[in-house]
Amino acid sequence: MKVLLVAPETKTRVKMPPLGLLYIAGYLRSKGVNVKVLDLNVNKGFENELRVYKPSVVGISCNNSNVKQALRLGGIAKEQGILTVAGGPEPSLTPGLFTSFDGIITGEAEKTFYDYVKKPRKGIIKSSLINDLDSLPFPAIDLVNLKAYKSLFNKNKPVSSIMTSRGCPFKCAHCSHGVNGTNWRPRSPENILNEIEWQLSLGVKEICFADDNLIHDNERINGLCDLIISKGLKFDWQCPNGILIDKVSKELLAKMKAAGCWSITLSPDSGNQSVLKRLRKNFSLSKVKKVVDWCGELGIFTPVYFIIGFPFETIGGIKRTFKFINQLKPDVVLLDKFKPLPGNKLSDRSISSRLKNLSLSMYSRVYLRNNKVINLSSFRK
Ligand code: B12
Ligand code: SF4
Repeated sequence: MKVLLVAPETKTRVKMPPLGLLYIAGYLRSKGVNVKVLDLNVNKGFENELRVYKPSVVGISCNNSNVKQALRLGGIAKEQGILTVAGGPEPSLTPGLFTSFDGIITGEAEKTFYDYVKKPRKGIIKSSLINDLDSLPFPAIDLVNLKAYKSLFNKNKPVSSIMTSRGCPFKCAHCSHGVNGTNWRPRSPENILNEIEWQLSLGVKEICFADDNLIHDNERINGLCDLIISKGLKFDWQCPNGILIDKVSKELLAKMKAAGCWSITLSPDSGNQSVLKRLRKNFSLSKVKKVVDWCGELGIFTPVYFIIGFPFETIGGIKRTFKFINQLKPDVVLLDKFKPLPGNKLSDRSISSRLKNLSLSMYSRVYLRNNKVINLSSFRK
């Protein structure tokens, strides 16, 4: 039995190892299944792989931005009589889009996919959330060419990623809780440290912490930093997905910095307190300003991420966000347009036509004079 796991091509500037597929690959490998991972964001040759490797099952990971590509790849494999399975965030939220696949597995699929490979069947198969994350084999990052990856900002190479917890208990209105759910499940500091040591032994020099909610438990992250420091592990790490602004303290930031963390992205998302309230965010704008200042004082590189064009937002509201941005001193401002996603509470509301043609570059030219701005939506055209 040979399994080929595929990440379809997506137009994004950031290219990181496909952690979900690598978790599944690690699990299958631990059970003795012959498995290969093909990431079409950094490699070509899907059809060649089908011809040469001759898999009996092809698993395709899919998110909101690569549905067309995933359906096309599934069609090609199916034409050759290969069993096709779709999984990942988009099939978990909208399985109905993927009925051309033999199997659709929703949720965290390490064990479910293995069961499927042993005993294939048609239709939608639901996985339950995995509670004991320490029991999972590490994601098989040795199956991809790590040198091919880059984060938005990197200090060192090769770069990889790590997920130290899954899920997030908060219910922000614009967030899609598709796969990992609202039940926050941590890995132990010791288990995380073992994976870091393994990654470093493979030549990794920088690690992106990919958690939704890395610092949910302050004691756990403190404990992990203590372990990294006491073991003398030298590597650069960063938190590109943001950390909880409500929970962060200057002491914690200092500890993270001492353990090698060089960059933390902050995601206030809006600079307008009434928008934050509607998004169900629990922090104040003054806390955001404080955290940006702390990072500056500690020498932590700090991109700050904002979204404009929420369905309920007015032009006046957007201007307020820009006014707030001008009061901050981050290293970079990341600007994005709101994009409704299946699974979030705002996806079914129509965006007013006034905001539809919103031009981020126009707004940033007019309003952001002193900040370095990266317009994220222009990467995806
Ligand atoms: C880290 C991350 C990134 C990183 C790394 C992505 C990568 N190469 O892995 C970067 C910054 C590059 C990124 C980019 C994007 N991301 Co992103 N990202 C995340 C984040 C925070 C964690 C993903 C992760 O590593 N999870 C850990 C692993 C273990 O979980 P997993 O990937 O979900 O995989 C499990 C299951 O989904 C399933 N599974 C996965 N693949 C497959 C395949 C098969 C066959 C099967 C059966 C099962 C299966 O089993 C896996 C193991 O349990 C999630 C939020 C989240 N918590 O899910 C958003 C998230 C996945 N991203 C999202 C989006 C929209 C994007 C972008 C499209 C954004 C954009 N417009 O540019 C791009 C697409 C990039 C790409 N190459 O496809 C959305 C997806 C929403 C949706 N409905 O599809 C999410 C859910 C964020 C959100 N809350 O809205 N992302
Ligand atoms: S936006 Fe962040 S804090 Fe809010 S629910 Fe989503 S993952 Fe949790």
